[in-house]
Amino acid sequence: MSQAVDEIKIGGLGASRKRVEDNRFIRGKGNYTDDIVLPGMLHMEILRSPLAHARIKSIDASKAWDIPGVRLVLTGEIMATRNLAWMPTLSYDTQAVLATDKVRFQGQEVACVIADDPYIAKDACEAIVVDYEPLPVIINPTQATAEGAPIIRDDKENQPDNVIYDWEVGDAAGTERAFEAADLVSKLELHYPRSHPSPIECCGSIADFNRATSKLTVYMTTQAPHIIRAAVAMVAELPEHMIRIISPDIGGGFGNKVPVYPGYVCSILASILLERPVKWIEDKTGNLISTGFARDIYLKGEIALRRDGKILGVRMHTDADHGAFFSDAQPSKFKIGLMHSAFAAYDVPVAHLTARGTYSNKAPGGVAYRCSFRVTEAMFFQERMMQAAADDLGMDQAAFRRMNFVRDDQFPHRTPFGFLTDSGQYAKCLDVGLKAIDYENFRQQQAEARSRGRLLGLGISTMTEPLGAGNSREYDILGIKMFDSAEIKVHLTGKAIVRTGARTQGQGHETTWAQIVAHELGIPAEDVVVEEGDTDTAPFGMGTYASRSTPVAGAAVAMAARKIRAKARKLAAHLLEVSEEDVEWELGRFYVRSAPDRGVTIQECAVAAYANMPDGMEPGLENTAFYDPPNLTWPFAVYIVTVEVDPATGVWDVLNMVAVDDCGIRINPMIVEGQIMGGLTEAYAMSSMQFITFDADGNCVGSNYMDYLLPTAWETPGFELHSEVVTPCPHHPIGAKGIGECAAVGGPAAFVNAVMDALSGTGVRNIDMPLLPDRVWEAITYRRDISGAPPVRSDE
Ligand code: MCN
Ligand code: CUN
Repeated sequence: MSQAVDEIKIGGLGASRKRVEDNRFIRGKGNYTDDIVLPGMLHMEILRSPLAHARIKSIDASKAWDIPGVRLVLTGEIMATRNLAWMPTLSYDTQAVLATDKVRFQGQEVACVIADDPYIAKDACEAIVVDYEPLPVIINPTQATAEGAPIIRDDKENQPDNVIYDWEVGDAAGTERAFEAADLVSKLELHYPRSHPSPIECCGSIADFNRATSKLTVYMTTQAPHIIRAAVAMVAELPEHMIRIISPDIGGGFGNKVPVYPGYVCSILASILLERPVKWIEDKTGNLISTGFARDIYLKGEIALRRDGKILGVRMHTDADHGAFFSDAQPSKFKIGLMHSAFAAYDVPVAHLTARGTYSNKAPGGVAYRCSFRVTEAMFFQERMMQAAADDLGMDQAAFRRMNFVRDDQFPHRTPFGFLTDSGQYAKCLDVGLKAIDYENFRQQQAEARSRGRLLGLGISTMTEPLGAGNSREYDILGIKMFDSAEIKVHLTGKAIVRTGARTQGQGHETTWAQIVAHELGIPAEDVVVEEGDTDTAPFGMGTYASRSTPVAGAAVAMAARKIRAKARKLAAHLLEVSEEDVEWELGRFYVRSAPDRGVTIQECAVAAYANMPDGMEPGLENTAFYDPPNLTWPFAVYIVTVEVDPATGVWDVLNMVAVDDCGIRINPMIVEGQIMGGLTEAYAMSSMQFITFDADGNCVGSNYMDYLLPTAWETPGFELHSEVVTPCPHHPIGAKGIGECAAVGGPAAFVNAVMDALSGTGVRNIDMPLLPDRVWEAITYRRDISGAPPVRSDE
């Protein structure tokens, strides 16, 4: 007699299963791009520009060609013969693959050497002689838009200046009226500095073109293999079915592995020309200096307020520095990504955002690093503005937020910029957070400490953010609509394989997708393997970023499982010799409604699909689902930090940090907590120590791990996580919302707000991140704001 199975025991929804992928990772048995060795494989190294802006007068590669073991030297000139010196970007701009006319940032790719081993290739790069004529350098939007500024993109027609776009959203006139009616206007100017995702594994690829089969196989570090296949088909003009992109194990992506980089393109062309596999593995400095920057954006923000604290309107202007090429990898039609998701958590009647993007002599970037496309900046600006507004009003930080929250009975709620938020319990989350940090008590302690000259501070950050691009109506990449997919094959014995169009980079999909199958079908999670990242086997999907895997691919897994269950029900009816209407489902088992003891397990149905199907039924138990979500998902979070600042040194220590995350139903609570802790660690890093910037000549400062600091367990404070508030996503099949970026998005403002709170009363309104001790000390000592905008003063 069959029995229903216990969901937690079989590793279903809510089970804190250990990550199955860690079995190989912690044994050193992962299979990363650099682990792959193909017969006859050659190695590629990239020569990068030492200058930030210069005309290329000549490139002499003859000495490199002479070095034994060198097989090919690629320059822009050779790329141009294949129409590959430039490539299109995902933001409809163009980007140099190898420089032909000018170099436009330090670290730009100028030439590639392909040789028998990487050392020969590296030596040969040094033998290439490039004659540069230096040009004036631009490293911030003010310089970019100054009278007489040199034109960085003189390669483009119709580009008379350095402005990429001027864009706006919202209601300008209505916002103007709200500001006229305000009792008080709170203003704040900020810079969110450049930051870098710096995954432990750098970028790399192995291109393997086989002339005999005409097939191109590329192993590469990409978060979105199918998009790369489409891009290669378009750019290299190869037939799509002859391109196979394999994304093996990935050692962290964090957004760094979404864009298309010149190294990928060059390795592909080199393999086609040489008819041998060509491996390119980026080094750390190459990764830090040339790939996937994030942020680098300036804000002028204003909130119109009524005396009692009600927000009447919001005005924001942002200036984004995109570097030398506009290569944001983001799928929205909005030039500034989802910046206008700012203030979605608050009931703001009217708002207006203007955004300008400019070129500079810096590596391209702007959208990457746990951001959901500028949401990180949006929420940072929002929460810094909220803190300043409450201070300007003389109001309590928590009370000010609570008063302006979208209330639980206001959903679905249209934000002033047009997004539709659909669920949440914001006030309840705040209550949990305040209780956990012992808010009232801390405020008392703070006042007492202040009277003795000690600076304590408390920072709150509350936010809801849009995670999970698409829906297909509003989001696309190169015209390809945003949806995702899953395929489930149940084998004869009731074991299964799941493939999706997403690509895990450490998030644990191999564990969690199996849990969704366990929840939907009652097949134990350990009987389900998950495979992602191979375009020849995975169904078409858009990859993993924007915390979209659970909202979209995860939903597809549930939907595919439901199709399987529908077929299994027919098989069960056949086995039980009753009509389908008389069959009921409980986890892992179908039974006869009138005789619950008579039942068959899902595994028995699987056997029947191959060995005993009814006449006329198609054999097998497999299905695929493509899922187009009706909306983004809107998780909510409250982050509260307490700090003590030492006025004598500017050093600040975190006393406590509390995080309350509501991401709807948690598939695997332990994995969710891991995502939150990782995000909070990155938030702490960005606010306290991560510093990558530029001097007046455009030299990248922070292009190594001596200068660009990654916090280890030693520096990282402890975090107290709370999971008691759960608001299921109303449109997701299992009620889950994304979580992968929440803590990195909402966290930084909590740390900065805490330090600024400690400094309240000193007249200091802002210190730009990172809040290095010298900045904090300078602010306290000279009672002035500290800007983090480049250029940095060098050697003063
Ligand atoms: N999850 C869950 N319950 C939920 C939501 C998520 O159990 N309600 C689980 C998921 O099943 C998945 C993990 O949590 O195993 C993250 O899910 P999700 O929020 O859907 O995010 P993605 O899988 O799409 O991951 C992308 C996100 C992004 S955009 C960045 S950037 C980032 C992040 O994930 N990069 C990471 N976290 C990272 N974590 C690691 N280890 N490495 C990276 O490169
Ligand atoms: Cu924006 S970094 Mo994540 O979306 O890969």
